[in-house]
Amino acid sequence: MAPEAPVTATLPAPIYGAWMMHTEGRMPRRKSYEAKIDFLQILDENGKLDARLAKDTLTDEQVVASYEQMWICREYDETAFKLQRSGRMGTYPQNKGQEAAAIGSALAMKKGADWLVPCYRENAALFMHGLPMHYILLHWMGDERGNQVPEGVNQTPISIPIGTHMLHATGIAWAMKLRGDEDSAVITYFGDGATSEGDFHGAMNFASTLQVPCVFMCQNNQWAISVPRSEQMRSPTVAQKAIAYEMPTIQVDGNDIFAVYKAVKDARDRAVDGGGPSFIEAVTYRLGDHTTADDARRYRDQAELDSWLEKDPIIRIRKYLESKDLWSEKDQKKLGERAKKIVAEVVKTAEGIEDPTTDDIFNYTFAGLCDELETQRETLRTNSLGQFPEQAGLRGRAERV
Ligand SMILES: Cc1ncc(C[n+]2csc(CCOP(=O)(O)OP(=O)(O)O)c2C)c(N)n1
Ligand SMILES: [Mg+2]
Repeated sequence: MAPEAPVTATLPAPIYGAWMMHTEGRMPRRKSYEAKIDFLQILDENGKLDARLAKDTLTDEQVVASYEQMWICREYDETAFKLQRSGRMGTYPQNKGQEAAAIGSALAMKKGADWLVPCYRENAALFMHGLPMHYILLHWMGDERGNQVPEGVNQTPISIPIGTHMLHATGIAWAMKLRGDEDSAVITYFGDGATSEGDFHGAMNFASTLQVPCVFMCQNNQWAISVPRSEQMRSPTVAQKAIAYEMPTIQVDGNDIFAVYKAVKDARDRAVDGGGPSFIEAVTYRLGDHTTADDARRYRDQAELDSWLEKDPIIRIRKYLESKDLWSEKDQKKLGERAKKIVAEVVKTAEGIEDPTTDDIFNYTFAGLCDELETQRETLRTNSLGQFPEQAGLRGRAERV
């Protein structure tokens, strides 16, 4: 039987050449597959817009509102950092520098219809789709109530295990397809490092094979804790990993809100039209440490950080707005004050909530408790930590387990 596809792959010269050494003159030279990765930028580093590419993307009003959101989220991020440093909160991963990727993508998804399946570095997207801002602080304060996403807000709790949530995203999108939902899709966020996980490949393979409405949104911030992208993978782009799953894939300037919006909007449109999943690599940079438990100065060059500080998405969008007379010093002053007030209020709400009980450890993870977990909960209530269960009359139960 004739093969369905020709047999020679188009590979970069060194890889292709290795094969040709053995096959030249004997094997048919046909292409079995050819691919390229596009890179999309619409707003450049100096705040200059390509008006042709920007057509049908964001209105002036949306850009102003996005800038305000980015600013408020940066204020939130810096405040969260200080809360940790002053002992009022646990570990926190700063989102600093990735605000355009979060907001541009969230704007392109449909609030109330779509589902967001996040990692931990896209707070702005979650807020935009209705998560009360104090929830993220509660999470990092170790309060399980921060993970109890309110009814009607279509998002899963932030995922600290790297990669596991992408499987959930594929599953949710598959459910949408099986139910025949007509105008909904899923977006899942993850980092460059996450694409080395088996769960990533499982999620991508199922999503592609089942053609589910899912947008895979990789925030390539160049680092996975202290591992640079170049040591994390050999491929020059992350986007090309999607080619193995026959997904439409693109690399975008992740600090350019227009490019991110356009790529995600196209991917969502395709998903709801039955075109299956897509992959987007947003090229961005982690301007902060990995988390507050990290000190990136130990492994990262200051010069590299400095070069990315110049590409800060907030500075870029402000330059653009000022060039179009859509933003003034006065607007900035007002926004600065508003952001401080909003964030102070959020901190007050998070810190003002009554202390959680030990029961909360069990309250938000399982629909029901099995015997063993119930025993653990009861034991914790006695404060005996299980060493002396007879103190609380739990001997019978403990023996049963
Ligand atoms: C399954 C799993 N393995 C390891 C870790 C420890 N860990 C936390 S963050 C991280 C790096 C993730 O890098 P990346 O996916 O690029 O996301 P970023 O933090 O850069 O946003 C690792 C290895 C984890 N949380 N979960
Ligand atoms: Mg990363």
